Amino acid sequence: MTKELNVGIVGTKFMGKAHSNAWKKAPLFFDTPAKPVLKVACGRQEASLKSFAEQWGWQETETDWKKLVSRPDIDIIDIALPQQLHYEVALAAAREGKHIFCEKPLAMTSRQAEEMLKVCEENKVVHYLNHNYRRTPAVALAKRMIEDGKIGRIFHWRCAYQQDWIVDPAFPLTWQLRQETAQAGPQWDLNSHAVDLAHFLIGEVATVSALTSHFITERPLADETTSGNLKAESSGTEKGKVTVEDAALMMVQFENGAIGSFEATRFATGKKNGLTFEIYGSKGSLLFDLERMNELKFYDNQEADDLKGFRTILATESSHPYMEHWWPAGHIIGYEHSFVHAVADFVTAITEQKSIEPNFADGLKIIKVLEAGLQSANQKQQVSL
Ligand code: SOE
Repeated sequence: MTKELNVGIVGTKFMGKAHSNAWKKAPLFFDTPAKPVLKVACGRQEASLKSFAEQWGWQETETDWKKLVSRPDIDIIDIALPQQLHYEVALAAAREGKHIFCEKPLAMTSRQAEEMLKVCEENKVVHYLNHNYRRTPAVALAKRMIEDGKIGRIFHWRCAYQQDWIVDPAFPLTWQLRQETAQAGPQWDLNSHAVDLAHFLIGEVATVSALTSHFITERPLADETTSGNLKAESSGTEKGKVTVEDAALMMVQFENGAIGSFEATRFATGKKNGLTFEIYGSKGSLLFDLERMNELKFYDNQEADDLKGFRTILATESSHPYMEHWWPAGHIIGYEHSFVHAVADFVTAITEQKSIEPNFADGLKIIKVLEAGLQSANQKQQVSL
């Protein structure tokens, strides 16, 4: 009889859907040592919560997350909420001995992140932070190639995370655009992913120099009941101040001597979810573009001169990370699959009583880099970590 792990999810919008899909698909495609059960879905709005639970197959619903985290029959708490709410839910869940699958960015501040990590360690729960792009096969392949020395000593990291969903000044003042509910704008939402990838692929950050920009400073107030999937309706004509940055640029020195640049913006008109990175090394280079997420471009500087050039690896062979669990070579996968990979690895970590990465310790390191970036931008000087 396969062991079952009862899951309670808090959050029923974009990430609630992506996570629900992953909880359902992981045991179907991966031989996970335990089967996640979609037990309870938790959200504030009763009507939409019920239809979410029915659509995704959650057995029960709950509007009070505190009751959910204290249920003895719940093994895992999935935090699919905006970052403002992560701290309180994670502390309560850890204190109840629940394993935690938490959306990024981990927290609003490094102080919150430190306490979340401490309480999880004290209660010996598995804690996972869903920087899902690490588990995109082409990115995991890049990691393997770097570890195998295929690109040698790394000189440069260049990463851009570009979106354009708020270029329209009529887009309302949703929670992502207010400091009290988001802490920051793309510096938290997008550069958190970029810094996680840099930690994963390059190493620790030593210094940060940054600047931020505010392109649109006030917007119509939002009707938050309509917000989700990066869309929302305004609540009328009254306006409010945008209190987070619209774009953030960082330049960093890594502890291993490499240097890096990060561009996070919601004003790259035409880029919808444009995450790209470039890594340049002594023996070769790697280029990734999320909009072509099954591909990894590789320049092998050890090739014969007449054969040198960037070539495209289609990361869909069974030998590529995670791909043996999906389709034959060339049958590509999508955005949602990295979430399935994360759930499969998380469930395995719980069953084998091991840790998983990235976790809250990784999340704390990320928040410290993001805070250093905001400090550098405010003080107009380089900040050391
Ligand atoms: C909005 O920028 C967002 O939903 C991010 O919060 C996610 O982490 C990213 O995967 C897609 O875009």
